[in-house]
Amino acid sequence: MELKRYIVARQKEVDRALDRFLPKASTPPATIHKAMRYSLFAGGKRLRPILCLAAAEACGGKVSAALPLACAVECIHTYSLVHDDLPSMDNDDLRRGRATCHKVFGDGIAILAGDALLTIAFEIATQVKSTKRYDLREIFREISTAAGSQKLIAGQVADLEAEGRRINRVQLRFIHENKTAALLTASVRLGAMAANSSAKQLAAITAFGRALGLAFQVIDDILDVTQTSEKLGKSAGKDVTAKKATYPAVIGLDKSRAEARRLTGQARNALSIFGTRGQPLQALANYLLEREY
Ligand code: GRG
Repeated sequence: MELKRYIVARQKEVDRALDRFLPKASTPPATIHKAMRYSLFAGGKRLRPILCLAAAEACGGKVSAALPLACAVECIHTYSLVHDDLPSMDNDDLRRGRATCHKVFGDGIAILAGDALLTIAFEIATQVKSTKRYDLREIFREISTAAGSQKLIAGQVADLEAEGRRINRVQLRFIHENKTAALLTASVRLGAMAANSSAKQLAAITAFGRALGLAFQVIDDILDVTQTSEKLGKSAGKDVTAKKATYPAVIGLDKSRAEARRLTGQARNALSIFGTRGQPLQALANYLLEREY
C-alpha cells in the first residue's frame, strides 16, 4: 500500500465533503463563514477524518457511509484549535502555517467561528445513516461526550491549570488522554459505528484509538522541542516558554521517544483481528510515529 497516495486521496475526499457541508463564504453573515472556512481550509493534516474512514474500512464498511462523521470530527478539532489559539488561552499567532483566526478576524469573530464550527459538526453528523447496531442517539452521544466537559474540555482545563506547575506522570497522562486522545478515539469509534462494527471490532478499535491518541500527543510534545515553527506550521518551543506540561518536560526526550514507540506498538497490536483490512490503520500508526510535523 502506498501510504502517501492513500493519505492525499483521503484528504481530497474529506476537503470536498467539508466544502459541500459548509455554507459558502458569501452566505450572510459572510464574516463568520469566511472565518470558519479560513481555519478549516488552512491546510490541516486531516488525521482524525482519515483515521475515521480507515476505521470504517477496517470494520468492513463503506468509506462513504462514515464521511459525515469524519467531517464532523474535523470541525470539532478545528474549533478547539481556534479557541486554543485565543489570547485568553494559548495566545498564538501561527496555526496551520498561517495567521491564527483571531489575528485575522479579531477575537470576537474567532470565538464565534469556533462556536459555529462546533455546532455545525452536529448538523453535519445528522447526514449519517444509523446502522443495525448503532442508532443516531448512540452516535450523537459519542460525539458530544468526546467534545464535552469530561473529555476534550477536561483536558484543556487541566492543561491550563498545570501551566507553570510541577505535575506528575499520572496528571500528565490525564491531560493528554483527554485533550488529545479522546477525540482521536472518538474518530475511529465513529468510523467503526458507521460500519456497523461488532462489539469485538469496536473494542479493538477503541484500544487502538486510546493508545494511538496518547502516542500522537507524546510525539507532538517531542516535535515542539525538536522542530522549527516553519516545519510545524505553528509556534515551536511554545510548550517550554509557556511552562506547559509535556512528556519531554516530565520524563525527558529519550524516554518520551521510547514511550511513543511503545504506545504505537500497543495500538498496532490492537488491530490484529482486522487482518489485511486493518493495513491502512497499521500504516497510519507507523506514519504518525515517524512524522516530522
Ligand atoms: C479549546 C476546548 C478546547 C480545547 C483545546 C486542541 C487543543 C485543546 C489544544 C491545542 C494544542 C494541542 C497541543 C492540542 C492537542 C491536540 C493536537 C496535537 C492538535 C494538533 O493536531 P494536528 O497535528 O493538527 O492533527 P492539524 O492542524 O494538522 O489538524
